[in-house]
Amino acid sequence: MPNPPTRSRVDVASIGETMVAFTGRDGSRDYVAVVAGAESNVAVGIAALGHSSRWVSRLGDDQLGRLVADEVAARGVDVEVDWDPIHPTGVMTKHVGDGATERRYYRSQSAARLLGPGDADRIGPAGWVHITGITPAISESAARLVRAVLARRDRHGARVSFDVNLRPQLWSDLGEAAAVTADIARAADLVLVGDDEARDLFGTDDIDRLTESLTGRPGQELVVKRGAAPASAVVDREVVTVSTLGAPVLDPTGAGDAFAAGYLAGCVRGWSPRSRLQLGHVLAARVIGVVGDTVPAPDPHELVALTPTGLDRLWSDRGLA
Ligand code: KDG
Repeated sequence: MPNPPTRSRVDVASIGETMVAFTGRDGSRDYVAVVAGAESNVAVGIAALGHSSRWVSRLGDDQLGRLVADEVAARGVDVEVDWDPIHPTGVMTKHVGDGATERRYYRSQSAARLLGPGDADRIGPAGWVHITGITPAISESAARLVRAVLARRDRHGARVSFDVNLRPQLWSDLGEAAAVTADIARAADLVLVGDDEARDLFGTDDIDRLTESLTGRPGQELVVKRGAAPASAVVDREVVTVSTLGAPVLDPTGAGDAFAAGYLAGCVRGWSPRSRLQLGHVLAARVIGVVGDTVPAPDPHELVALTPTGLDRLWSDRGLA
């Protein structure tokens, strides 16, 4: 058997499906093709903050697949793709309305559905491996991939972060989604969940009850996001809560992924939970101000200001807790 290629160590690697999303405003027939994938969005956010990241996936060997790979790579991410000559790159549509975004998937035959446990070996060495609850929902083999990532994390030398990312359209019933999600969460090192997802899956967004049901391993962290309301992290049994920046929303898509990237980058930097939450909020505020899923890269002078002191100054200047 040939030896697997040697890969450089990255700060954060992620694995999962990325599609092309044809995105338009409700009622308009003008669509923009944007790259849409929770896990690649996180890898892009990590790179935007100046850290190394890798995204691992399968794509159709087609024009849309090349669009995805080229755009993610152009954002500074090491792209590790297995090209499928038969199955196409997944597609979705997004109609952004004033209240909500309507999403529809055309991914049931996609190349990424064939992701499986063997793909865990393509991740290579990383400080963190980021996975989401979308992957176990796309196919049986992709669900086994998630379990393989958790089981083999020591081989990568990595901690695993898990964003619940509930996509009800992908599950046949929410009870199954809750059971699978809880299982993965208990095995992960960092769990990120939205309060709406927590209510839908576990019937509560109470942080103590979520800590009890989703965590328990030593060193495990839980982050609960609450949209525009303050987010909380539970680290070593201590709850830290930080307000959002209250930014204007053009398209909310990608906010959770950008937040996860900021929080993870804070972990990579060894920052306090408060600073990690702040960096998550800064990235989320940037992505909701643009149409598209990926966070616009901060300018070099903005990057320099993203320090724990700079972030505390920003929060106190705006009178935020
Ligand atoms: O996470 C924001 C979007 O990029 C994401 O919804 C697309 O990965 C996606 C999915 O499966 O919905």
